[in-house]
Amino acid sequence: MSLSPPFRKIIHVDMDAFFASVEQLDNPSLRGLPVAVGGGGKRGVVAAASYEARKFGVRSAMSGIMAKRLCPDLIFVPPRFDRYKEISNQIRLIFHEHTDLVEPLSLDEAYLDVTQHKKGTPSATLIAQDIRETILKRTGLNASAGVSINKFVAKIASDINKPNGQKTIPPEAVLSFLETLDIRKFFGIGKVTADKMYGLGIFTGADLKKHSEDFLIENFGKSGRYFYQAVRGIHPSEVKPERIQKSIGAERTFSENISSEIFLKEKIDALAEELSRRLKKNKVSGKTITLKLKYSDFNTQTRSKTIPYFISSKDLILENALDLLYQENLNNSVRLVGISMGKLNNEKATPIKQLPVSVQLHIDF
Ligand code: DCP
Ligand code: CA
Ligand code: CA
Repeated sequence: MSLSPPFRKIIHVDMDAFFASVEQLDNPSLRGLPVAVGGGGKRGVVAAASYEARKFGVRSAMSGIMAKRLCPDLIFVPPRFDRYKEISNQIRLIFHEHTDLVEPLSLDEAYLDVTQHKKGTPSATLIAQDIRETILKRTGLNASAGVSINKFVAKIASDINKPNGQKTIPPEAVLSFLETLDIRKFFGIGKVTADKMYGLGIFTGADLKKHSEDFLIENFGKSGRYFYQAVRGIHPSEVKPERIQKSIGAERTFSENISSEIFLKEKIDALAEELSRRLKKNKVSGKTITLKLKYSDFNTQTRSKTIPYFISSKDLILENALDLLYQENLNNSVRLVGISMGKLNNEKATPIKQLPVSVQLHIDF
């Protein structure tokens, strides 16, 4: 039996030893050394371990004390989440250059559906290669990737040649790959389920496949159906894209209408402060400022300007928002004022180039 087309092309990308690699990137004296992020103090827990530390058996979620025992020279570094978030944003921008179907699973990993590729590259393997090279070039960090027909197989595949590697399981190889797979690799199989499976003589995908759907549901409830399908290469879960935010804003409605620009100026000052805080929290800045005025007669007016550089500071937002305010006289008294920032530096225009169909059919995965 084999799977039949059409197939989706799914890539799972995951950064290598993410937090630890970032620390080694930013502090060259840590490179080549066993590093643990977190784990300091009496009750600390290791969040990430560099590959040098893993040789000693140091792992995520291990107590710092245990880690130090395994690796006496281990260097503990406190985490810097803002920095990890910043890099996470950078890699997401790279993903979006290839497809808008990007589903982030955490700061350091995402699924991409590249069945329809923005740049028209037919081979998902080459796209994954390109993404990893771009990540390295722009961030200085290594990523690994898995490529296959669904999220489940792509995710398992991304671990196979980690670190700094990738693996493609093409459609014709999916079923045999799943048959040889250790059942612990199936999502949702923790220690309890695994022990139960072992008790039933199920150790690999092939063992799992011998059982009927009813049998699996009887023993594992709803997950039984999932196991039954997954081992047959059926995992229809779509890549659910996060929305890229197009603008960020702040606004106020007043209990009493305001007819003087002097009072409005005060309100806009507070809004500029709030908007700046939100932009910084999201680690973005923008070029287009919009002032929105809703009048007491419920007419709404918006005034916009685009400046040639990205801003996020309160002072610059305020300066530009006030420019917009003084641009024209008020039509009426104002019941709501808002300012928002658009053209954020989290968007990137990408030209769509389509390759001839014959080429697309030639290299499939
Ligand atoms: N993390 C954490 N606590 C955990 C597991 C992970 O804080 N229990 C953080 C630190 C990791 C990051 O999330 O660097 C990504 O987790 P991964 O599971 O992807 O592990 P790594 O990226 O560290 O290593 P690998 O190369 O195996 O992907
Ligand atoms: Ca990772
Ligand atoms: Ca991860």
